[in-house]
Amino acid sequence: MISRILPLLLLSLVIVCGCDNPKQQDPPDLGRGGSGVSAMQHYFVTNNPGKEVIKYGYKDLNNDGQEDLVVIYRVSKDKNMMRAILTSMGGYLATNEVPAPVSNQRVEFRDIDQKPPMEFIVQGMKGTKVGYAVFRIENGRIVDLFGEGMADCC
Ligand SMILES: [Ca+2]
Repeated sequence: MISRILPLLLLSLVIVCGCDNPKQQDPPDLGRGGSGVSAMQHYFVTNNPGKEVIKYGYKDLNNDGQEDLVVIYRVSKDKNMMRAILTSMGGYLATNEVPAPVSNQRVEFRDIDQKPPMEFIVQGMKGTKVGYAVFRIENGRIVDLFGEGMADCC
């Protein structure tokens, strides 16, 4: 129960304090708190009931000028998944989900190939195993471009 309330509680705190740091922070990352972001978070929580959010990240991932949301969330004790919530024609669109690291997750947005849309790098651990992967949104789906060790850390 607490795990379901906590993200909403933290979101409320961010809105109240007006923090506007767009950088990644330690989990849970609720740095931005703009109206579009909170609506995307609400969309995710509503459509993924009972899933504990571990980390949020915000960036325009489909090159439409509007920020999108990346969410890493727990599906079981040692299994995490990630999906993105994209702005789409005035509403929101959830992407496919892909495995995400179990602990020490970091999401970094970087334009690797110097052309839109933005790529994002996810790294983390499972026990002592470290892995990372580079993703991009293509046609509303998260595509795994390349990586290393993800099978051991996800
Ligand atoms: Ca976008």
